[in-house]
Amino acid sequence: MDIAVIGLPQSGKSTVFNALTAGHSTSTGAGGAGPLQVGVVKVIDPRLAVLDGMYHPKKVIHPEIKYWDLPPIDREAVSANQLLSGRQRNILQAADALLVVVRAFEDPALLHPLGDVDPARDVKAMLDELILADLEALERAEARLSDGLKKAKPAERPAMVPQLETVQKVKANLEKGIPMKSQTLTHSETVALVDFQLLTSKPVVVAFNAGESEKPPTFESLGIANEVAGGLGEVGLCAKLEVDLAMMDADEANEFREAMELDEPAVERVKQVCYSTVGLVSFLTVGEDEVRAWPVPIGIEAQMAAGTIHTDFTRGFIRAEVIAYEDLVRCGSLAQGRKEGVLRSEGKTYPVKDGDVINFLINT
Ligand SMILES: Nc1nc2c(ncn2[C@@H]2O[C@H](COP(=O)(O)OP(=O)(O)OP(=O)(O)O)[C@@H](O)[C@H]2O)c(=O)[nH]1
Ligand SMILES: [Mg+2]
Repeated sequence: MDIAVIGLPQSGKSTVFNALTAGHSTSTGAGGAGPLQVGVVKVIDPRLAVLDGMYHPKKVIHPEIKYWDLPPIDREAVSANQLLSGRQRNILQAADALLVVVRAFEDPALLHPLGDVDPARDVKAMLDELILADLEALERAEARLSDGLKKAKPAERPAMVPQLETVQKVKANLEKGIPMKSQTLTHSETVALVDFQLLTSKPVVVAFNAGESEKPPTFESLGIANEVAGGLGEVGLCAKLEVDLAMMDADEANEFREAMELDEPAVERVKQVCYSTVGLVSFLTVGEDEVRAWPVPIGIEAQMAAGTIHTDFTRGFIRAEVIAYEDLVRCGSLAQGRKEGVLRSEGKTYPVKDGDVINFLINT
């Protein structure tokens, strides 16, 4: 899963990024304005340790999150009517979710680009920026599509009209302030928009970055209305402190956390909020070669889930042998699970659940 860290200038994006990826990041600065950092973090699934003990596989493969820290927006390098540079846009478009860092720490020495520290205003400002970025993309698309339509042969036109109409419909809704993910779209309209990878179609998690001695705000404490907050994930942290803690060894960090009555590490909480906001669950596979957790969208059907292992598996899907993780651990083996009747055979449309241990039967 790719998560882009975004936010107003000097809101603490890089600090949050460092807290989340301490020791796991690399800079990919080549050919752009400012360094672009990417950090890969394993999402430790504790169930895999148990399965490791049962199967002794050659490999144990945990899922990964890739966090992207973008360089500050250089307004001068970006043309006047463009909010994002091409490179930033590419990374944001490819992201599976956006982590919006909002400054909630007071520091008289550090100017806020909008004047004062006001997290509620900044949440709104960032959501508006996403809408503006999408409007910008759709305006260009509209111009290109209408131009193409004018030049097209009469026979070609009917196929081109629906996409233009969809672009215009979504654009009109964005102008009313409705993000794409809250718009009512038909399946074919959604498909027509896939190529644009609109930012307002992506899950958003707001990370309130508070000072060391402050309690992070929440949507509720800020009085942010449900119609704005609905569908957004939220997490509060003190990024500066978390960076320091992430640098310590585990025991020392735990002592500090207890002494300061801190929650579990931000790395964990951010991961959980991102998973639930995106709507991810994990199914598991076991065997002598590897035990592995596979994150998939909640509600995905077995045939599509098979495709996450190998794209050919979707086409060749025959059926899925499924056992719940707890049942497998209790039974001790798939064979025993079968005997007890808790290992089931499921078809193409079976909705995969978190913790399902699955063996796909594939026609190759
Ligand atoms: N007092 C205080 N300062 C913080 C906190 N978090 C970040 N900062 C400071 O805020 C400044 C900006 O932090 P960065 O993490 O670089 O912010 P950024 O959003 O990446 O900045 P740009 O990439 O330049 O837009 C730095 O001087 C940080 O030390 C905090 O919780 N408390
Ligand atoms: Mg930065």
